[in-house]
Amino acid sequence: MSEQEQMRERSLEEEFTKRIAQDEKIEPKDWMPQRYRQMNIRQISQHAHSEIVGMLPEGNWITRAPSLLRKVTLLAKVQDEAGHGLYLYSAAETLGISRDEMYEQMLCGKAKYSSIFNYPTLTWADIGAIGWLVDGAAIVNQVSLTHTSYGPYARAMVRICKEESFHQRQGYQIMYKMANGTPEQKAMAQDALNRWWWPSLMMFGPRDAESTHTDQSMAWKIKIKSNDTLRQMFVDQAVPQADILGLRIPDPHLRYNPETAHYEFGAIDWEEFWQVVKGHGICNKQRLADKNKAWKEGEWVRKAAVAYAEKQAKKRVRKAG
Ligand code: BYC
Repeated sequence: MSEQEQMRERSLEEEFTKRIAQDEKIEPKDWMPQRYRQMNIRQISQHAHSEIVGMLPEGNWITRAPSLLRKVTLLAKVQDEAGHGLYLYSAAETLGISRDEMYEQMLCGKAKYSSIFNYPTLTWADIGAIGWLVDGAAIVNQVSLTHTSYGPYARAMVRICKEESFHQRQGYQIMYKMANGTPEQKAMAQDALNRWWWPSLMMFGPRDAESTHTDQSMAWKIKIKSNDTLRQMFVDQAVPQADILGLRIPDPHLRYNPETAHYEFGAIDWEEFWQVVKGHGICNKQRLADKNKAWKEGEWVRKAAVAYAEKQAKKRVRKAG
């Protein structure tokens, strides 16, 4: 790089830093440091993959939902997740990566998606627990991301949060119904809480001290709050909700500290977290196998959609001419 180019790069970087400090949104055609671009591609695409893989554990219960209303509601929720994935892939595409490339990275196991979706949904109560805890955790994280510095990501988050809040309520309502049902139903709800509590806390990522990206990500306002801060916000919100349900959080060390006005909680099993992240969770292999199967079997649908779009485009040209 010539001296002149270096000077220009420095001044662009200064301008960029100033804009971030003033909470201005960075838009697709604006200049941005290459690393800012890459960090956004990484986070947004991982987020998109989480939405898409996240359809699987719940999809498992669509055919077995206990009533027509529950079935329709769950179907709508799972479709919403697909929509979230699509907005997010579109947001990432504005940074110069194609959807095919991102999807390929997910299918071959190179790209990450949230650890939480590598746990199985064993009973109907798990659908309640996912809505209440997993969507609840997602909202805590994503409300903060509505203020993220990259414009298309921030705007996608606004819409996604509105839908997630409906998802959280449907889950909590399932838990409420079961927790106030027969003793067997209440035991199922408690069992689901026991299994989903700790993985939900892990969704926020490693402790701040061990997080690779938090410092740079927060400096650029890609992330607005740190992993530990968001995790604490989630615990403070979920514990009183469990009390209303009459269910017990599976943590003997959980206690309210009136001085800090926060709930203190026991140690997270980070060994389990990293095992899941590295591909050795209960369902990792199954999830990727299912996504690869769907991709292969859906090839004719993609081809048909492209052929139809081409036909329509030709028709429009003929009409215009
Ligand atoms: N699972 O430096 P760190 C949803 C990775 S909700 C797997 O702290 P960062 C949904 C991390 O990628 C879920 N991997 O990372 C809800 C990094 O590895 P790489 C999706 C994880 O990015 C209901 C390494 O560990 N939400 O979609 O600063 C139904 C070091 O971590 C996890 C989002 O994606 C994990 N839990 O912070 C359906 C929200 N945690 O990339 C769907 C957007 C960390 O260096 N994302 N890792 O190889 C974020 O806010 C942040 O990316 C995270 C992690 C808080 C998740």
